[in-house]
Amino acid sequence: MAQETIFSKIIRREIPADILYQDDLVTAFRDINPRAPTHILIVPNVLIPTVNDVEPEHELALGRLFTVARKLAAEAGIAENGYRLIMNCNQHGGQEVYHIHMHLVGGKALGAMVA
Ligand code: D5M
Repeated sequence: MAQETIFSKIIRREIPADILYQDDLVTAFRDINPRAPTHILIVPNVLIPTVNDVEPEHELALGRLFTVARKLAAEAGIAENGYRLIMNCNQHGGQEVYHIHMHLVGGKALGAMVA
């Protein structure tokens, strides 16, 4: 059984977060340490520790990450100029929280890769 992270508590609304969207499959909230004017994390409600743990049964929730990213980017007014979607995996990928999450980052020109 995978170890829960702080993200499970956010999803269950047991600790505060700036939640922008939630449905039966995913939750989106503002990153506590924003690296750009818009920095939102979109996470599956089910605990999947890393991309290495993704199974076919997760495809619906993981697909939802993209439709919610698209919606939130439009709402943030960054769709036309563009933005970056990032998923970090394990140590070399710079993953800090072991509950997979999509970073939606934008609101400025990002230049080279950032995470
Ligand atoms: O990114 C993990 C991200 O999670 C990092 O940008 C900080 C963010 N974080 C950590 N704790 C919180 C809480 N409590 N609220 C909001 N955002 C949080 P990674 O891809 O794992 O390096």
